[in-house]
Parts: sequence; structure tokens; C-alpha cells
Amino acid sequence: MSSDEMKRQAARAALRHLPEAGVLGLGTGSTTRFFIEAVGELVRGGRAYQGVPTSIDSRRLAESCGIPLLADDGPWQIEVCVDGADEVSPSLDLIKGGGGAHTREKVVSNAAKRNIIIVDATKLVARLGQTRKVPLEVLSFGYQTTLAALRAFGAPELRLVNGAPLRSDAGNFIVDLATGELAEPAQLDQALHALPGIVETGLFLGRADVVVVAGADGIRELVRGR
Ligand code: A5P
Repeated sequence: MSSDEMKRQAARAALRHLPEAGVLGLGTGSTTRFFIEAVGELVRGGRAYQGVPTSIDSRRLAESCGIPLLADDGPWQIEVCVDGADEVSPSLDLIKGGGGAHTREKVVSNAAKRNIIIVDATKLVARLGQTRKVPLEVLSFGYQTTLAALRAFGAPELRLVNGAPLRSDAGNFIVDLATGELAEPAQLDQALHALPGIVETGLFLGRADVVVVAGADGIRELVRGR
């Protein structure tokens, strides 16, 4: 089965977690894309959903799918947020931000009653940091000083596109911090949040309620606390 087909299956399997109507958080990335398209089909079929997109890209896609959207300002009463992830640990902690959208994603996930994560099986790891760096959204002001401070935690690398720093939707820089496997992700998250200049980290700890995993052998669901 192709990677895209697994992502599509995870996205469609998440539909069973949706309420009959209400506000949905719409994540960002190649897996969530399939979910947003599926929600568009449900809306065209008569379901009364409104979306809160987690990025400009997801807003555009959701608009093109005909999903009514709420303003970025909030406040929102989000029933369920569905989003992808870059790594998922056995305790359902996540690394996100491969697309640089993790700050908005975290704001939306924090406002949601339930968080459903959709991934293909390649995202499952024994420990966070095993395959991915930790994305950080960083103020451009003083970023060289922030990079220097980050060297206490690993090897930070400014994310570039065509030789120029990638800007988040909020206009900030993205830094990828190579840490190796993380024994204590919460400690790292706390230390990173204590650094001025760090807007948000891509460590999503204790936030996922259900992770829907698509693999060659079908769909399975990992549920927090089980
Ligand atoms: C966006 O910045 C990310 O947090 C994505 O949700 C994450 O990278 C998963 O993306 P894919 O579904 O494209 O792998």
C-alpha cells in the first residue's frame, strides 16, 4: 500500500470520532489534507460543521472544499481537533511541526475537547527524537543568540527554503533541534519554554486522546491511558 493510501485510510478512519455537528479543528500536513477533503464531502452531504484551520494552507484547502470556517481570532468551542504528527511515542506524546505549523496547531489543540491524531505506521517510535528533530518556532529578533542558547540542548539548525529562512504563518523562524532520543521530553519542553525567543516547541505532550494508525495490516487505534 502506498504512503498516500495509508494516510487516506487514517484520515477516513478518524471520521468516526466526529460529532454529528459542531466545530472541528483542522490540522496541517499531507495526512490532514485527506481529512479536510473528507470533511468537505460530509459538509456537502449536509453535515453542519465549522472549521478552525491551523494554517493558511489548511484554511485555503478547507475553503476550497466548502467548509464554513471561523475567524482566526477565536474564541472557539472546538469539539474535536484532527491533526497529523511526525513522531508518536508509546505514551502518545508527539513531535509535530514538520510543516512549521506547530504553534497554531498547539493553540487549536488546546482549545479542543478531544484531539485525534492521524498517522501512518512509520510515525511510531519507541522514544521521541528517534527519527526527527524537534521543530521550534523562534522569534527572528536575536535568533543567533537564541541559536547559541539552544546549543545547550542539542544541535539547532535554522530551517531554510531556497537559501532563505522559512517563516511561519506568524512570520517567525523555524529551528530544528537535533536532540537524539529523548528520555525526558517534558524536561526539555520546560527548559525550552524558559528561553526568551522561543515562541513554541513541536513537543506535544499529553495532548493526544486517540492516535489512528494506518499500516499495511489495516487501521488500529491507540487510546490514551489504555
Ligand atoms: C505541521 O507543521 C505538522 O505538525 C504536521 O501535522 C506533521 O508534520 C504531520 O505532517 P504529515 O501528515 O505531512 O506527515
